[in-house]
Amino acid sequence: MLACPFCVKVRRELKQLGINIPKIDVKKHAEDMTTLVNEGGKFQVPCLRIEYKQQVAWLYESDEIIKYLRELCSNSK
Ligand SMILES: N[C@@H](CCC(=O)N[C@@H](CS)C(=O)NCC(=O)O)C(=O)O
Repeated sequence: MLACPFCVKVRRELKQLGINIPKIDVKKHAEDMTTLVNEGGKFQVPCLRIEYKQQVAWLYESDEIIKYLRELCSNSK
């Protein structure tokens, strides 16, 4: 969600790390909101959908997302 301070924090980190991924505002997209709740388990943003080797995981909590993104970047160097 655009006004969510936790989402702002994650978006800022994505920019800083140079990671360009699709960002969905679930408040504006009912279908994606349903997917988030059904597959992720709850309505809370930000949430990072991680797809790896045909497995999907949903990561909540801005600090956890940022930690994951930083580790991802440091491992790819
Ligand atoms: N501790 C969480 C807090 C996230 C949070 O509170 N997000 C709010 C939006 S700013 C939310 O999704 N609330 C659920 C709701 O509105 O029902 C984080 O750091 O990501």
